[in-house]
Amino acid sequence: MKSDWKDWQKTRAYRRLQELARKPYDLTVADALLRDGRLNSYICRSDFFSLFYAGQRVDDQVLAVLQDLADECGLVGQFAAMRRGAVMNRIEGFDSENRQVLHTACRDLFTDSPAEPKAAAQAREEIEKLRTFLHELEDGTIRNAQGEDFTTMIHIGIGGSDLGPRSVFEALRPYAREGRAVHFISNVDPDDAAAVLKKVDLRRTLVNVVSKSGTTLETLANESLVRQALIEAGLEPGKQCLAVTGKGSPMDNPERYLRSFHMFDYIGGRYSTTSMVGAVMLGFCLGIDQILDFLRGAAAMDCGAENFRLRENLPLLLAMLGVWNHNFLGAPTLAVLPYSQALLRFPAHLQQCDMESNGKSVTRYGTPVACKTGPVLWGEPGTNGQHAFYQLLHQGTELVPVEFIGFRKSQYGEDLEIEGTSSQQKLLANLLAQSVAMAVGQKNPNPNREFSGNRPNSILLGDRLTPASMGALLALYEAKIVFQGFLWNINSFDQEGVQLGKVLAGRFLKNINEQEPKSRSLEAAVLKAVGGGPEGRK
Ligand code: G6Q
Repeated sequence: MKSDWKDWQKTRAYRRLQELARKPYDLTVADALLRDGRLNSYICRSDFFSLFYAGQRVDDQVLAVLQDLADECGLVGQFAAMRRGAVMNRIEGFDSENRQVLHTACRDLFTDSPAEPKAAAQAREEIEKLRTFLHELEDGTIRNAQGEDFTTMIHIGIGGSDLGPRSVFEALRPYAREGRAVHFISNVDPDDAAAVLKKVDLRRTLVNVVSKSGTTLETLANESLVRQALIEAGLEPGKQCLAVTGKGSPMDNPERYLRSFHMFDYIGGRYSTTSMVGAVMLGFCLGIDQILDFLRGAAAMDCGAENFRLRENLPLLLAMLGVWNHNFLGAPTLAVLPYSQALLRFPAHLQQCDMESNGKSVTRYGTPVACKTGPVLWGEPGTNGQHAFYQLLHQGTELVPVEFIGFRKSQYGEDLEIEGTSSQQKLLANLLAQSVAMAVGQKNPNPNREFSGNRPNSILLGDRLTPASMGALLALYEAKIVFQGFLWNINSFDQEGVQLGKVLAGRFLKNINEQEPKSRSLEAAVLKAVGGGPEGRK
């Protein structure tokens, strides 16, 4: 692989983009959005979404050089190699995870020739286990001690074992089966678990414990807490708890669980939503057919990401527009603003997926990077955000590029026309108005009412948020993040910063434990951990 990794800042395209960035396309001049059929030609269409990017500060020339850059750095080739099992999670010459990156195999199930047959076979095996389990819940083979159906699931997990699955669950609530409810516990804050335990009928509840490593403190603590609650209710945890974990992890002990499902070391936590990490909970809630649709949507996006033509490859285009804004126009953050209440938690998932993947300062050779890597990513659904932080987006001194997400149709289809427009139309009108206002700005003799414009944004528009389009959306952002990581030449698949947190928490707890029970103090544990205590720093 190493020979494919080119220093992007040494390419001709990079230098050319630096020149072009001195005078980027001006969106504020008359008819800037309409010129040369821009509104119609700056659209990238894929199976589930179209990206409208006339509101970006690019022209044909910039797009052509972004294409050159992607070509020179072999981005699509690297993506294809990743899907086919190349060991891409590594730092050359240093101790690192040294793994393949095959989350895409979880959805490479709908073809006779998957990109990496071994991983796809493992994914298929897990899906079949899930199908059987869901069927047994359905036909009454699996019931509680009183012979009743399980109606509720508590999903316990944190980070990658929570954020993606939870955001997809929120997004697909309207597709939930009658009589099935899901609750989440992630934080080690005992109130998180207590609030959930108060809501559920434990007798009819399955507890889905999700941890790739099987060692995460928060998840194990919450599992113990819930197991204890089951015991106190006179129930047997082994008959109600499920495990989703890495093969061979300390949690991989089928005797303790009603059923165990697996994910594999080549699937990173934040990329694991389409593995059993998300599928068990989603399967319980939505049923197997919807899960397969969800995976189908993701698979279609993965295939589309292998198109070499930038303007036809949605994730690659989104990635390169992001690079243009971040590295050449100097925008330090990125706002992802879904005009869809169902995508409420999606920015939180992206926050992890993007910032944990690309918040890196060394290259894949272990040398310091010489460019900005991942931006700070944040977001909230519109129109709510309009009544809050959009002030800064329109008139602040910080340049914040925006990725809007919207859908032509609502999920429930329940709507009312008031004064000639439905709520869905009002929602979309707001999205479009914001996009145009950010791009073109507004002149006003009153400086306080002047809007500078030239605030780059694009609109990702889908028909309706369904299991399949949600799968595509998830895979779109995964691929976008991966493409940017390839370009910046960083390893988007490890997470030493998160590991540090796990080690530090363990060290603090050990320090507290080592104190005499009567004189335990947090201050003493802090002092010891930072090297000020009697034993100094370890
Ligand atoms: C994701 C990260 C991290 C991880 C959690 C939970 O890529 O590694 O967010 O998912 O720390 O880890 P476990 O699934 O091992 O409990």
